Amino acid sequence: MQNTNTLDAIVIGAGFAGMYQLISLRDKLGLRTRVLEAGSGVGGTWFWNRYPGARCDSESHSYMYYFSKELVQEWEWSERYPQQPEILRYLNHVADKFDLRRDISFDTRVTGANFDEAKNQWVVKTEAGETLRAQFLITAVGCLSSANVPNTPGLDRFAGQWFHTGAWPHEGVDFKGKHVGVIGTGSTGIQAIPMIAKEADHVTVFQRTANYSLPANNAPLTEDFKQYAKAHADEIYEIMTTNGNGHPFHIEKRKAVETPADEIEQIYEAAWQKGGLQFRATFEDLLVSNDANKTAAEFIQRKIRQLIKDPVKAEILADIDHPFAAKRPPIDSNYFDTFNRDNVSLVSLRDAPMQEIVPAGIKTTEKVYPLDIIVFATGFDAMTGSLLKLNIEGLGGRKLNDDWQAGPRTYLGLQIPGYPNLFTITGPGSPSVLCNLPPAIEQHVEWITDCIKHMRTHQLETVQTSDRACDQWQQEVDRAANATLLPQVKHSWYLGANVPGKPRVFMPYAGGLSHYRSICNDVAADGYRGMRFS
Ligand code: NA7
Repeated sequence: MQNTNTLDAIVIGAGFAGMYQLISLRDKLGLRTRVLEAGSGVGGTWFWNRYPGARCDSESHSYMYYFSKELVQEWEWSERYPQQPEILRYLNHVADKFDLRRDISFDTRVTGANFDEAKNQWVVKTEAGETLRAQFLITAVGCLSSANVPNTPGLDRFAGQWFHTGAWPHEGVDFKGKHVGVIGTGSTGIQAIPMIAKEADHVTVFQRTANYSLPANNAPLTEDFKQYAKAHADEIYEIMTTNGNGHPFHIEKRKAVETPADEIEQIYEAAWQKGGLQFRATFEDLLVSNDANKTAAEFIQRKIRQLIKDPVKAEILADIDHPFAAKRPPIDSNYFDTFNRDNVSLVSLRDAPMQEIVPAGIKTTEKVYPLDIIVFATGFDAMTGSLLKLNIEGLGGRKLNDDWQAGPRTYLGLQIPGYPNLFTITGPGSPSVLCNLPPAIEQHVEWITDCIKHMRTHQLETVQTSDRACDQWQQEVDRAANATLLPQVKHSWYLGANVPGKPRVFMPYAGGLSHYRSICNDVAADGYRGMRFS
């Protein structure tokens, strides 16, 4: 028998975004709110991505909520970059502290959502056959949640085990004595490969595109730093929200193209030793000038060649075909050094493409690599994949999957024309994946909450954006992307290129978080310009 529940708001997803949205709507506005979560616990990305070495590339003191001063003061991170189990502990702590679980339905996958125009309500259906109704629907499904397992012929006949890193078994995987193949050398593969190599008998890395990686220089946090981060929380938050990337550091106001070569070298060397994504912030022109970028690219390629003892492997790893940081730059712990181990080999899929998976392992155009386990570190159907899986239908039964056939179209990454009262946290067209995500999420949640509060105060039932506002915003998204080197990389997931058949549209907003925040604030101050209420 079907169950019908009527609420004020339904939130899909119980990661960083969904949890804060619940706190905001339920506790600040007093709305009857329910969160629907496919997993059996909170955490989103950090619930699913449990592969060995899973760690955040943002520094721990910036990878947290800042909306509650008490929470900032009471939580203590142990390392410079938090590991997945620690982030999951943090999010569980938040769920306990704010008593969130009572309003979250776990193990509840949304299979459809359509807008009932007669009642101005979203009707949300779940896999279990439940139907819920609410005035507002807010997606908090994450940007990197829909696993991309390449459609490789023969996978169903593989005699061993295979796993995607984004849906890792909770009980872990036993690599002891095993021959393991890892496909993919993005942030995930780069984190997982060193850990798997320590345990497995042999690891074969299948690399399609060589990648830059920077040393994380991870370490336990000192007591001094922990105290500093708490004492200066306001200042840190101010930095995170007034720069382009949401990280707790500013981009240096100097240009590589105007700096003498020996000085550039010293600056890069210091940043390399310090470790982390701050390397990207050494010069302000790294992502806008090919000449500037080349100085960083060459420095890192030189480092890679120095780190790898085998010249054949070194060449395959350093043969990078795109500008530095134009794809998401990974940071690592001993990634390159791992290729100096006797039990790690490297296959360049550029030289010998993968043909099929056979029962014994992976077959390239050159040979068959016998394997017991295949790990797909092949990324995600980023930014739109999880949204489109929700089967959302708006006014007149229009389908989001049809409307976005040529690529996502949003207003500010927050609203979609034809879908009233639907808000998309970190949706395509917002800075999202180009930033440290927690401050980007907090800004979206607070903006959405203010908009709903405005509607409640003025007894407004629906809000929707227009095609015109959306087209104008899309032009701004394109302008911002084209002002950088990012769209030059034709095989980047920012452009959807990693998923066959996906339209090639640059999805995140590259104009910077602080600029984006001020645009959103202006829109709200201007009576929610580009949005129509009824
Ligand atoms: P990414 O960054 O999308 O990396 C995926 C990797 O898998 C990358 O090296 C891809 O090569 C490779 N890949 C994808 N499909 C294939 C096929 N069919 N054959 C061979 N190799 C393939 O995903 P991650 O999980 O590493 O990181 C995602 C984000 O999570 C990251 O940016 C952080 O924000 C956290 P390609 O470069 O496409 O040639």
